[in-house]
Amino acid sequence: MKSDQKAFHKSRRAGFSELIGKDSVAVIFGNTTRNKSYDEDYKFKQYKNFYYLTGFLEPNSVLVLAPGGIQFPVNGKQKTLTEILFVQKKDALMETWNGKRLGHSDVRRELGIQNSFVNEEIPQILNSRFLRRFSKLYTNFGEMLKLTNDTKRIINNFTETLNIIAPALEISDASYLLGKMRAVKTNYEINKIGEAAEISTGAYNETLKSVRPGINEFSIQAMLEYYYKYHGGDDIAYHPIVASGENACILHYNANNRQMKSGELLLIDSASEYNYYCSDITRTFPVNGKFTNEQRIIYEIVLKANKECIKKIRPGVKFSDLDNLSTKILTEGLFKAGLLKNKKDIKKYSLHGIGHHIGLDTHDAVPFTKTGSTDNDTLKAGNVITIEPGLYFTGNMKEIPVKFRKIGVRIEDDILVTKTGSINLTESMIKEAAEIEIAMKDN
Ligand SMILES: [Mn+2]
Repeated sequence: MKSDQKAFHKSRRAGFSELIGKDSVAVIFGNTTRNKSYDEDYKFKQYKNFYYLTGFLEPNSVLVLAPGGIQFPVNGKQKTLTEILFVQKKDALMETWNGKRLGHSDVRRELGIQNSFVNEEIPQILNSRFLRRFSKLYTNFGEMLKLTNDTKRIINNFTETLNIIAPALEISDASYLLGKMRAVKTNYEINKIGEAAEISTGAYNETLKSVRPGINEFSIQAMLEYYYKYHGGDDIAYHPIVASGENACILHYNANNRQMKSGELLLIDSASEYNYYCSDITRTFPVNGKFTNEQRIIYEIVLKANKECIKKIRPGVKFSDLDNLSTKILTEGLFKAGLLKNKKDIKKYSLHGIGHHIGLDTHDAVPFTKTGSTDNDTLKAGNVITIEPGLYFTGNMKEIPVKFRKIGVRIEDDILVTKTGSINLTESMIKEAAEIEIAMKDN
């Protein structure tokens, strides 16, 4: 692991340890493998909270943080430890089949984590002797419940006996405090998200040239993802939405298997991940390279909401202010176009909120940011958020003139909140209707 990454994760462990305090212990579980079918697993993805604190990408690992110290036997002697990583043991046969394992003896050198043991010793630390001296246990509870395999058996045993071995221990979900930390990005993280955004915008600008009638949605998906990987984006940030025509009105459409037709719009919500950090972009293009009048009217309304909200972003502004501003612009736009009789009906066509935080997760730091308290709603320098207004008119909306039906438009950018305002990380991706038509004219 490179030294800047090592320093980043170390600073996260230090920050989290400070938040939980010396009377607490944190047990943060990494992910386990998931079966896909028969003897094949899904590609392994580390739990993001665990990754945030360690950067370690092997399954079946557990991090224990005890800021006040924990007595634990090391080579037969009691030692006071503040951070322990439990990892898979070295196993020549398993490594031949499934890939190298770091092994516990290399943890300190490779990851900079003070102490390490093989994960067969996890039950030791989860027993009374160690837990009773703490007043509070933090764990990534929701993630813990989804673990599989051997780790699952350890957890079951632990949760069944917990009220006996440590009856006074208060248990808290670590995701809230970790979410609070994760909502404010360090420079290390901002660079990773910026890299992901740059790879993604490059892919869109390139793929745009191949959008034309007769192409299948999954072909466009393939071109984007080819570009991501070829340019260093090691994974997709989320399952992409490549939705032509009315499919754009299905918010999480994921079939991506329809042939697109002339006269329709194509909505693409896809982005690259880079070193576990996500970008999140949506653009909407006319399949034949030219917007119809009706498509253009809707497109301009959404674009205005996108641009006005981005302009307003700075520390102190509330997410809910941006949501209200977007709703106001979309409402006025539709009202002026004669498509909205009652302004209260806007939610029927705008469907979702203005945006969310991005980071290790595409919907990042949610346990903290979605709790509804005003504090969490206020933007701070270091936040990275999406701005993604949208309007959607299905074929069934009889109150809307036919030419406006089967139109779905969303325009989404990734914005870094700075001390004085904001930086659009997806700026280099075209979004003016005229620019899109010029870029597509030779398709
Ligand atoms: Mn989004």
